[in-house]
Amino acid sequence: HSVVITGTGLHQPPYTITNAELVESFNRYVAQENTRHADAIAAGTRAPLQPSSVEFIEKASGIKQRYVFEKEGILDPQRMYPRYQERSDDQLSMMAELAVAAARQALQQAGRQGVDIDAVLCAASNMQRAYPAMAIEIQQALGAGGYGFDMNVACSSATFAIEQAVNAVRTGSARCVLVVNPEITSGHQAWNDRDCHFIFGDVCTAILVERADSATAPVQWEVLGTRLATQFSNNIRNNFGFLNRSEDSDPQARDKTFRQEGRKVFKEVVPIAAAHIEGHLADLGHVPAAVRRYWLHQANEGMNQFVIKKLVGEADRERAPLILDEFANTASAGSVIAFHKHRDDLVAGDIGVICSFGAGYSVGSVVVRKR
Ligand code: CO8
Repeated sequence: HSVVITGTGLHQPPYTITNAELVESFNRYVAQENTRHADAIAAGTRAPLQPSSVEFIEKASGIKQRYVFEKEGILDPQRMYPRYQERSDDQLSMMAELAVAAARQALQQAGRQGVDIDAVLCAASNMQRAYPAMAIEIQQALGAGGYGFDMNVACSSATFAIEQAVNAVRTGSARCVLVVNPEITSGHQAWNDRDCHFIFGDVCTAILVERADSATAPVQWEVLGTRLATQFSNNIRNNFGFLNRSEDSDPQARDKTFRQEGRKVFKEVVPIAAAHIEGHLADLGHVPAAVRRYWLHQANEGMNQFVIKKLVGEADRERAPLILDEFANTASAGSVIAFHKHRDDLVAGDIGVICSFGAGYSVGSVVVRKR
């Protein structure tokens, strides 16, 4: 069966943290820690923490602000992480709630209802719990049939899930698949680490994938092909996990949350991503210059400029729109936000590429054509 994307949704958190607010709170934390350890610092047995700066953040990343689901806890120098209320088992869990909100928008765009869905894939960099799968809770909340499962390929979770959705529809095992990407990055971002405290933002996206012959959406994007690739690297790592307890290691410890060698990631991933896209397009009979839009992973402005330069010879904001200035890095949701917000001006026949790259390393590309 031919496969189309018929709708997308974007659930945006209610709070914004600007770089100025973030840096102000971080620098208060630094001053507080340095005072607390003043003796050790004076004795030379401990290095003082260094302050962050708005200028550095904007220049190094292109990020100007981020959205978060809770703000006070993050900006409290005594805490430096969000404050979420634990929910009972009979309440809808947080990730499911976000996913349902984004999914409803995608359904509305596609002219569908929950009951039309027959598979739900919840794909994100972190899952709130091990089981029951978030996707099954979301399936129930939407009144969907079929099946659901969770998957995690860090920043490439969305594109990898789209390939699973496309294959399920193509082979006939499902007619309509919902992919959701609830990325609550604030839950485990190291807000007290200068090297990465500015990187991430919260969001949830949704994508609906259907059989072309029964889709009724006013606007449809035919999936011409998907391609996934992975290559092991320790340069982006999160060691938080269920064995922490048995290993007698502290799940709160700095090395158990997100950390990366940003420079290495930048240098190594740019060529991998550009070659991946070029190879995928070539196999589909297209050249990069003929692609009207690239909805790229949103981790770093410079990185996207390099990728697009390699592909079409010049950095082109119109051809590869940026959303990370407003949203920061939203892990797997970034390229989906770009697709959600920057596609209305394309005309029938135009080709675009949704492409993610990140931890793993992982790269996923989805080539679409407007119908
Ligand atoms: N303020 C002031 N100075 C700073 C700060 C700061 N906040 N941070 C670092 N510095 C200093 C450093 O100490 C360093 O000083 P020195 O030169 O004296 O050593 C100097 O500034 C330069 O530091 P860097 O080399 O680290 O700076 P870069 O120019 O490389 O910029 C970036 C850092 C922005 C991180 C950049 O390297 C980057 O964006 N790289 C790409 C990273 C990337 O794409 N990663 C993908 C990550 S996401 C993913 O795949 C999985 C996500 C899973 C979700 C997780 C949810 C939490």
